[in-house]
Amino acid sequence: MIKLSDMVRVLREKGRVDEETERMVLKFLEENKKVAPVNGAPAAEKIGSGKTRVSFGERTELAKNPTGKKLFEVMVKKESNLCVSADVNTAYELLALADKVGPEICMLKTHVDILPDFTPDFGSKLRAIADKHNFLIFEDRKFADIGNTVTMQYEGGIFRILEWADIVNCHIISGPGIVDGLKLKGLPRGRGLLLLAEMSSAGNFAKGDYTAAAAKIAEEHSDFVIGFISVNPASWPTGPTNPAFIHATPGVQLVKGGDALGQQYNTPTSVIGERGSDIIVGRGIIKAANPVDAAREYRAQGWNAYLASCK
Ligand code: 5BU
Repeated sequence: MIKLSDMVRVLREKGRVDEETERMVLKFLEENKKVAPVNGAPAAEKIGSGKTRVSFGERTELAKNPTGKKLFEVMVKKESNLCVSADVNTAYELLALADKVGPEICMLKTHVDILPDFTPDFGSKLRAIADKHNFLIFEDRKFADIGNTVTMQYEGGIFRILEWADIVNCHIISGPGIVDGLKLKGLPRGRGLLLLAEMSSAGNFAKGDYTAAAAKIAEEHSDFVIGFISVNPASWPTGPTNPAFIHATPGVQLVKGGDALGQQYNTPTSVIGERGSDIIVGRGIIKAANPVDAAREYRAQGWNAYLASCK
């Protein structure tokens, strides 16, 4: 809203801070013009100051995992960094929504365990729609158990997630063994994994050393880990992540705010342009009167913010 340098000048003029404080603030700002880097180059140089961020096209070549590579390719081809959260009430609605918004998105995010009418052919039906519209399927399962248990949760049970989801995600609370477990099943199928390095909800504990640990685990498993769920990757204590990794950020709406249960929203422009993420993830689209029009709006804002940060 107002630059700190302007604010300190006004406060000085009004006699609310002394000359020494003004001088110290201006000195601090001058010395800290270069801020934490994002995805391969210093953020201050990438975002809004004339130098480019590493483009999705270039990052296609850097990704080691086939699904990570495909995701970058789809984004470039469709000019979309939009992932719709399909948090609808039934599988029937989900499949209809996927077919409608499919042309606008690079990825569809599911919570398969909320669908009361789930049937074993759900996965193949969704896969067919994903292939038709060229998007990836991300099951937001948030695995959290020990390695051995997650192998069974990933492959088995009613949902057989491994069969149809290109991408799943996991917490790292249980340590790197969870990645070993999921990789055992996912890597031979060419699947990819996102690590929950940060979360969007108020008061969550995924920050600081925890986020840094996620970045380290990702590096150690870059054949399977394709990136992160993150909120503010431009400010990570570890500095920039390898540009082969993708950042996806939930809690995105056209207007900043929150919901009644702790969710916190940022705008597409802020998430991509300022916070250094790559993909916007949102439920706002499904709540709109016309989800296709809403998807187009989110897509345009997300992609324009990406293009602007490449200039
Ligand atoms: P919303 O429209 O951004 O509130 O939808 C958020 C979706 O992303 C919803 O499916 C959540 O389960 C999911 N989510 C999230 O909101 N925050 C997180 O940190 C993670 C996932 Br991880």
